[in-house]
Amino acid sequence: MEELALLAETAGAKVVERLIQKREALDPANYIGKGKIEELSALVDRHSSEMVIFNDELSPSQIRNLDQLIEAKVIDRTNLILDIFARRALSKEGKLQVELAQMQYLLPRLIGLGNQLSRLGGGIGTRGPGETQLEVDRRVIRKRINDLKKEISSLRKHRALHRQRRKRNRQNIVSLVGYTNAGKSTLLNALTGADLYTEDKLFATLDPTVRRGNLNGGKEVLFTDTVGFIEKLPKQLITAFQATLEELVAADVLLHLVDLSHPEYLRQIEIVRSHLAAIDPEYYGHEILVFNKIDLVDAISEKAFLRREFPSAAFISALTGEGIGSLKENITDYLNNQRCNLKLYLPYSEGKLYSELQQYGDVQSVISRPDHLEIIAAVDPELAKKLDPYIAS
Ligand SMILES: Nc1nc2c(ncn2[C@@H]2O[C@H](COP(=O)(O)OP(=O)(O)OP(=O)(O)O)[C@@H](O)[C@H]2O)c(=O)[nH]1
Ligand SMILES: [Mg+2]
Repeated sequence: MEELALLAETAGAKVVERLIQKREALDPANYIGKGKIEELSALVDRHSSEMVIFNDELSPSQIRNLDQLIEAKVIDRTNLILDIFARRALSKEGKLQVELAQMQYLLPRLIGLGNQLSRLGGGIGTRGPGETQLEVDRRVIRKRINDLKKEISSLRKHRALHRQRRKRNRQNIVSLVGYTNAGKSTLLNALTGADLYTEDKLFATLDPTVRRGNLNGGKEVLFTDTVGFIEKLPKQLITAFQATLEELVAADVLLHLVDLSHPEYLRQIEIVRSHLAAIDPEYYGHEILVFNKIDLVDAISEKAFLRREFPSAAFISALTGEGIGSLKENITDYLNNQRCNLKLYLPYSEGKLYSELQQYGDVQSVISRPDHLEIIAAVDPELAKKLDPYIAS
């Protein structure tokens, strides 16, 4: 509820009351019970509230029923988060992705919205024979969803070219992930000297950003910052941002940033991990846990507990810079351990493996011998397994 209040304020609302109901099960028709609705109506009346926000995604019929029972606009957590995303999206791709999510939220909730939507399609004159207004509205929205998907995927093709170029340059990618407001953008600024927008509000960042930075010893890597996670992140947003999120998880290492000053930080770790696992079941292997905002917590016993529970975690303050040097060492160690250097005698018949090696490995030299290629390359453990029969040393 605390978080819902923050979300509401981020969206520009002023919170006047909070109401909680304990029930064995949700009311299927109205989400909350009859008595609670009366209590809620009285509160709405007393404050002349304009809006009631539910901390969950309501079914289309629940919204409709509640809308009739309560003298205020009824919205749910999903709708609120979509609204915040719509305000915050700046890039073309981000805006299209948010609109796609909004349309997907809207489609099953069209009943009862009356004539509002027909304007999208021009209203009179666009209706096919025998179609009702509702069918027209649905058709307009479905078409918009298809158009949005097409537009997003054509933008992505363009981006894919940039990615290939990066692979060829053999640059490691380090992605910052974490709960919203954990300090990802602040850390990106500290690591790269960038000047990204940071704010003590939820979802300050939506659009992915990539910046060059140096590790200790001068090795150059690419750091990426993107949208944060939250509990009950709307599934429509996950679908719309799927490609962006997959790209995020596909980095060489994820820095999982945790706001140590947040009372629920342990739960937030679990929430972020479950989102990441849903995007890519294999992500666990490549995460460095980073406890941030240590300047705010004076908890020596807490730190002892954390060092025991999370022995390889880093402790930093992105704001003061404390611990950033040793975080860079963590990253360097991690990347060095991840790839192994191999000398290979690869038969000419292994064309497919060779192209895989060129695409994903770090090929240092190739010499053509009479019956094989002599290759020196650094590869990840997975590729090393495949190449095992051809390892010379
Ligand atoms: N005291 C303190 N504040 C920090 C630290 N790191 C970040 N902050 C503050 O925390 C707030 C959120 O930081 P951001 O960098 O915007 O967080 P984010 O993870 O990018 O958040 P979203 O983009 O909204 O998901 C800002 O007000 C920062 O100044 C830190 O180490 N110490
Ligand atoms: Mg940010």
